Amino acid sequence: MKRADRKFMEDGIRTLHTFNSTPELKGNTRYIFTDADMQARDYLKSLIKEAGLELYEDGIGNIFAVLRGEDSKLPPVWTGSHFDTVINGGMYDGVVGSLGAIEALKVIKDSGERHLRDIAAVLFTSEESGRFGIGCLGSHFITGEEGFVSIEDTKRIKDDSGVTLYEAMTERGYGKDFEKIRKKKGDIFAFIELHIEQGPVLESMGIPIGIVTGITAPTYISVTIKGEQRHAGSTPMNARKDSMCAFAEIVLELESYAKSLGHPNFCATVGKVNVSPNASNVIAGEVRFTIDLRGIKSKPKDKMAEDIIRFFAYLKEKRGVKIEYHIDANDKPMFSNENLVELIEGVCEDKKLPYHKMNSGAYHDSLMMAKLCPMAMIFVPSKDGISHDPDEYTSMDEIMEGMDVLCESVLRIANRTEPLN
Ligand code: HGY
Ligand code: MN
Ligand code: MN
Repeated sequence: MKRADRKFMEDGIRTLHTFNSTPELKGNTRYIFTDADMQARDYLKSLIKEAGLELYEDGIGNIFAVLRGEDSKLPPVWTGSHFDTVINGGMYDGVVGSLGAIEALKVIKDSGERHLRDIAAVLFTSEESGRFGIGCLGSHFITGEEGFVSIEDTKRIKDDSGVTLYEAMTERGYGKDFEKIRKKKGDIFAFIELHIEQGPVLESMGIPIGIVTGITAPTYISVTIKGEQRHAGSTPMNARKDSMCAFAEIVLELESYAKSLGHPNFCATVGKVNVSPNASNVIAGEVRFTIDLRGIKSKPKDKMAEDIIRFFAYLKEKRGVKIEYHIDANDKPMFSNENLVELIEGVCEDKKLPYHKMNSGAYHDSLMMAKLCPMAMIFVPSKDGISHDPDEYTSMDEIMEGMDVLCESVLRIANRTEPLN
């Protein structure tokens, strides 16, 4: 089978980077259903059409390219990733696996390789939580678990300016045949995603390929602390209900709690905060913020959430503030299918590419897909472990090695008849 087209990948990464809502920043911002996102969609759809692949989009904007196999009645193989970004993010997160999926179908098609099963490249909409505060929106609705089933559910999901997902998607012409988005177990044979590692492990080991065995899952909690807005000079220190100080205690409590677990796949982050009225000489009356918890095991992750909610109760007593919270998402960690891991190991051995089996600290659409079908991920290194930052970087040589493994793995899976258990 011929190698992936390096120029296609390089041009694609560069071109997608131009579809950016924050050109004034060093990094890239591409939130769901913004102009930058719609330009990226048009570009990706043009690549799919040029490749002569079947093209369709579902009701929430997941984009599909299909390469027919010899028996379209068999459950297909899906490969793909996302094409949205965090605010001021990098050029590679999601993009490598999205372009890589299109290119993998082209390589298999142009090489004239026999394959039993249909193969679909899936470009998921809104994997990042940037706009609506919940990650993996497109793949959540494909798996269709509670809260992500009907079009009604899109009316409860709002962005910071109060625009609902329903309004944002219907304004762009989506929302049709919404019930067709959902897939059930058995509909898809396997899902495989190529992605940058977003951490330092592969680079520190000098190994070009990661094979993911487990994916940490997020719990998202949005919190509002209500104190008393007062004068910063005439209010004595012992007469305050300062929501900013309560916020500070929560942030430090989260940090020390997660550190005490002493495991790289258990993390707690407060990355987004709004203070009101946000004035230097006014005691903050209200602080709104999000908590992002991660865990590779559900029990300790759920206990972290319970314990921090217990801490809120303690602070209400201690500081006389009100604390309201809502658990916006509480996903379960998922593990790769062992047969798929073995298959990818075999590809790496055949191609004499050293590999390392590892967990993913980041979540991915693969986390959702694993609820529907056997899943596995292929990682390529991230320079200095940097991601969700303009300095995110993976070399084209490393991306091409990842493509070698992806293309051969997808082809072998598409010709597999034994079940993946
Ligand atoms: O936040 C994550 O783990 C992913 O990059 N969206
Ligand atoms: Mn990301
Ligand atoms: Mn990603």
